[in-house]
This record gives sequence, C-alpha cells and structure tokens, in this order.
Amino acid sequence: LARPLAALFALAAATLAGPALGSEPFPAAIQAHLGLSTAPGCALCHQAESAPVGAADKPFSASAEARGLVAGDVASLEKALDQMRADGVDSDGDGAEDLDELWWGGDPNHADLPAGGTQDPPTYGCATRPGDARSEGAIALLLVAALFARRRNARG
Ligand SMILES: [Ca+2]
Ligand SMILES: [Ca+2]
Repeated sequence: LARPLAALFALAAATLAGPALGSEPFPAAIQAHLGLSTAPGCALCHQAESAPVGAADKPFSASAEARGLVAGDVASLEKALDQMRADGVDSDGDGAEDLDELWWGGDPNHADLPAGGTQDPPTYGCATRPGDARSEGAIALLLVAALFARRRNARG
C-alpha cells in the first residue's frame, strides 16, 4: 500500500511543480551568466509574460534546447548559452545574435532591427555599456566630492 501512495504523492508533486511554472531560476541565471543589467522576462522562452506560463515554445528556447537545455537545470542552461555564443545563434534571423540582442535589449524572438539597421549594438559613448549607469553615477559623485574637498582645502 505504501508504494502506490508514494507514487501518488510524487505524481501530485510533479503536477504542482510541473512545467507550467517555468524554470524559475533561469531569468536570474541568464542575467548572471551574460552580465545583463536586468533579468529577461518569461516571454523570452514562453508565450505568457508572467506565471503560470506555458511550455517553453519561443525560438530562443528552441535554440537553447537544441544545445542541451533541460528545464530547471541551471548548469545545462549555462552550457547551452555558451554553445549558442560559440555557434553565433540568430534565432529570428535578423542579423543580430541572440545573446547580443539580450545584451542590448533587443528581442531574440522577433526580427526587430530597424530598417537599414546594422547588427552592431547601439553605442553609449566611449567604452560605456548600458549596464554601467551605476558606475557613471559613482564617478559623478566622486568628482563632486573631489570638488568639495578642494574648496574646503582652499578655504582652510
Ligand atoms: Ca536575432
Ligand atoms: Ca531580434
């Protein structure tokens, strides 16, 4: 009697935790692995933007699954991302690689480059990346602090 009961519990647990919840650690893992300024939304891989989401059925997830991605397995995700980078995967065929699109805020599932656009990410000034707003703010604060320190020294 114990074995069928255990099987029933396992089935119930699998149903509750099933793929409808998506792979919750994935957005943060993608952000960390690629150094993105924000975590991608559920819509990167799923049709629905918020939980409960359906199957991972977007071109990006198909490309990742073709490279060994297993739902819920962060290690397989990181491996798949590395392989996508190595393969230069462009799931939507718009000329920009999936991982580049993620990095500069494009949509790897839709050919969304502006007409006549290039595959180069937009630039934000000399050696500046979009995720560096925080360091720019820190540099500005340091400059202001240095100015105040100079004025104080000049008075004293
Ligand atoms: Ca693309
Ligand atoms: Ca695109």
